[in-house]
Amino acid sequence: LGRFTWDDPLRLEDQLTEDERMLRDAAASFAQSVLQPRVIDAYREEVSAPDLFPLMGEAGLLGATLPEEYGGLEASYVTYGLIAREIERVDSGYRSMMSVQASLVIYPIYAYGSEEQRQKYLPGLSAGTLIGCFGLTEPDAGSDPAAMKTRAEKTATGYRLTGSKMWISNSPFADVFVVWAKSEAHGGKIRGFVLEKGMKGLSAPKIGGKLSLRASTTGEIVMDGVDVGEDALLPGVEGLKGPFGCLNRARYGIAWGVMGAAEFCWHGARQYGLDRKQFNKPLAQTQLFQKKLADMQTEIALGLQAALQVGRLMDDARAAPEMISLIKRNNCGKALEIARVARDMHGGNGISEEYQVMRHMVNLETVNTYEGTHDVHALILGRAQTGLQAFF
Ligand code: TGC
Ligand code: FAD
Repeated sequence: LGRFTWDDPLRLEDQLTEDERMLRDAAASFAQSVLQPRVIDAYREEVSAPDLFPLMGEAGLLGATLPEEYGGLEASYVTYGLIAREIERVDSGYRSMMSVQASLVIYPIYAYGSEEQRQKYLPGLSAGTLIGCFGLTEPDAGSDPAAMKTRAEKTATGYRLTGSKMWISNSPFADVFVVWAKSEAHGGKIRGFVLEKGMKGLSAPKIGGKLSLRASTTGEIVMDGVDVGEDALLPGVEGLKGPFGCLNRARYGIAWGVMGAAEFCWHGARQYGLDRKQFNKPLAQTQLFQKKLADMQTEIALGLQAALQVGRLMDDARAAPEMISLIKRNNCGKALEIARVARDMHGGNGISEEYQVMRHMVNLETVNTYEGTHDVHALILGRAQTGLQAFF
């Protein structure tokens, strides 16, 4: 008979390669030694943390899947997922900083960029000496990015970009802006452009008043007639499949990441139940408490297996976007529910920053919304199984 390990019930560990375990352990050690000690204050004070990027870069967390010639580790997508899980075990905001840089800035420059663009940006982005952001969402175009208003007009030497982007992670301190715009010169098709901090007409004001993801900085991108050269255009892709190609990778990483946040909440609730006595016995000795722990254990074990399977398929170039919608939607929804229940299981202490479950809970509200809301992914899956699109 096999052994049962309560915190790895389906033996995920045995399904990883030695390299994957080694890079996962390095990410876990970085997350616990560098991120965990600062997160409670950072969240409360809404601290901007550009200084974390070079530290993440040095730890190999930003360019994990990128070829070595551009400063990457050439690791598997499973490794990328394992890194996201370890960072989000500490905070979804820190994972956000990392996944925007890796999947939404490094990836499009690598996949759609010219060799000059790759050489210019990728080594700095993977080292974290350059910080990137990704501008797709606009004030009037969130779930429906095809409705974007940002446009690129042709000029004698390149393009002039006009428009504004909303809810952009990292933008207030970004050096490199991957921005999507409708390009007149390309029949109104969506094209990607790489803008740089300091360009005339480009600004990125911070969005204040967030009650979620406070350890990650979010801003706008305002483009008031920003002139760029021809060399700012990403030559390798046109249409919405450009930004969606990046989102596939980021959404996949999120499916792993949220399981890290959920595991933190589950482990915290279990320990709290073992330590705290009411009615002369540990809370963990009550049937209701144990049922909640069993539900958490089950959903996390299944969510991790699903993420691993999609990761293996990604590494084999056989993952379909709908698979990613399935795991992004389900893992985010389950993690949010687990965090809410863990908050409740901590009683009054559950609302205190010290116990950290409520911070995870409020963060996961954002994660359930960005990169395609829970319901938008349901519509993607609904379309894939009925052939009928229900978006409009
Ligand atoms: P639709 O007609 O479905 O597709 C238009 C074109 O795009 C292609 N495509 C994809 N390609 C690759 N991967 C995917 N996942 C793709 N999905 C679609 C499609 O093949 C087609 O190509 P072509 O060549 O035929 O033109 O487009 P639609 O307008 O009907 O889309 C509907 C919908 C709802 C699926 C889509 O717009 C959607 O997913 N909306 C959600 C928007 C979203 O996810 N935004 C994320 C913004 S970035 C962000 O949140 C970062 S937070 C990061 C952090 O801090 O961690
Ligand atoms: P809406 O699209 O207006 O949706 C509102 C509600 O309506 C949701 O419940 C949605 O599910 C529902 N809904 C929408 N359409 C339908 C439909 N057809 N049928 C049924 N229900 C529907 N974007 C970027 O480009 N880059 C970033 O770096 C980035 N970072 C972010 C960071 C944070 C902290 C946040 C909060 C958001 C970020 N986003 C980013 C934006 C994010 O992707 C959008 O918020 C998300 O796609 C949803 O768009 P929306 O906010 O406009 O909501």
